[in-house]
Amino acid sequence: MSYRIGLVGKPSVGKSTLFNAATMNDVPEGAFPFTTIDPSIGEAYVRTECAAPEFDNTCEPSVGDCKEGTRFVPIKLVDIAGLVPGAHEGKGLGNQFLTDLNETDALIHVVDFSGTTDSEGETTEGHDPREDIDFLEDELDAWYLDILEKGIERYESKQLSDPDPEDILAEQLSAFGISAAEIKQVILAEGYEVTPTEWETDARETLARAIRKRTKPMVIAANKMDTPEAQENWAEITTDPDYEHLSFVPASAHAEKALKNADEQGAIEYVPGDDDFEITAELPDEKAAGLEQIRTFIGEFGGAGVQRALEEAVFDVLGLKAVFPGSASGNWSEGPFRDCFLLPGDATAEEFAYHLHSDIGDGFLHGIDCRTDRQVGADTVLDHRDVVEVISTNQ
Ligand SMILES: Nc1nc2c(ncn2[C@@H]2O[C@H](COP(=O)(O)OP(=O)(O)OP(=O)(O)O)[C@@H](O)[C@H]2O)c(=O)[nH]1
Ligand SMILES: [Mg+2]
Repeated sequence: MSYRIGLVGKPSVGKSTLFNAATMNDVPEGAFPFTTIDPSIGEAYVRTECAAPEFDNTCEPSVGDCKEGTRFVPIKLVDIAGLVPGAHEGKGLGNQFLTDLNETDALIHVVDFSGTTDSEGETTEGHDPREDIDFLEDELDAWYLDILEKGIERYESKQLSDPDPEDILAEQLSAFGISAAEIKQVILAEGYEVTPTEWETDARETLARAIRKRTKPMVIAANKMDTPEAQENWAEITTDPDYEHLSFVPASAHAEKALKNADEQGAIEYVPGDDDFEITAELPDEKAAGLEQIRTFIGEFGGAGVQRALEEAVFDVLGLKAVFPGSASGNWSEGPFRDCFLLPGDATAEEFAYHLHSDIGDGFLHGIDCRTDRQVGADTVLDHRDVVEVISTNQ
């Protein structure tokens, strides 16, 4: 299974531009609202330091790529239609986007930090990006609350048969991929009893928000940071105590796209996400000057931000780790370091075996940590970038 990251935000913030930059697709971009209607899914990559050099080896990735010791591990990125205030009541493109969101594991909220688009995505000046940050969370919460309320109603109507409330709520909220046990955990963690009929409005709103945060963790990509207005807003918003709980990544989808295009054309050598690049061809003055401007920008902000936003979503927010199937003897049946898999942060050696193949999991004997040559047991929780050979009766 591939993890899916959704790009969300109001219209005209640059979701499709960021999607194209990350996936090298060519979906329509435009300076008018609702350029995107149907969602697009593409392959993007997260960076991980390749393990092969530590073993004096060269990797042969079966999917993704490896550039100068940086492994690019595939994930799915989903470009979703813009959403406007009131979407959960059908405004703008209405509920369609909410259905598209269901399929995602985490979100990147793309915010136009330049303040040159209003809350509907129309051109303006001096719009405060904080409004957009608030509205998106509120809109998602309102949507979750609607569904939670439906679950509570169902529970009320079924009370005679005395079902567990969390089971009924889990059924109603199933599209969000949350189990009854997790719902119960959220309720107790917020300090409530598992008695939906007694929850006042406050409790319902708090729970809807808590469930939303758990099932749709989010990173904010502060986009259009190549503009002076965005840089001013950045300085103000990232020091605003009301917003310090959020994770912001400064980004320029334009810069990332320009660099990748120039790399494809052979004009530069650029490893996606890096904070510098090398010019490798004779270029017209104008193009060279444009690239130098981008160089200054990525130098200042530590990269164009597209890669970083994806990686924060995958590694920090979802808490995934990358694990390499290894060979303790150094005899590779199919080529060295072909694969690198993303697994949940708490995945054990046995779960890794099951991830490789259910038969390998069924016959699991033990793992070998290829760096230390030590055995690892079924319940050992693996670390990020572990290199593990699985020994199984079914190989
Ligand atoms: N300056 C600047 N402009 C950008 C950047 N990214 C996107 N834009 C511009 O913002 C406008 C909207 O871009 P889109 O990618 O179509 O925005 P969207 O969020 O997909 O919009 P909808 O599909 O309508 O929801 C376009 O004119 C882009 O060129 C960026 O990094 N910097
Ligand atoms: Mg779009």
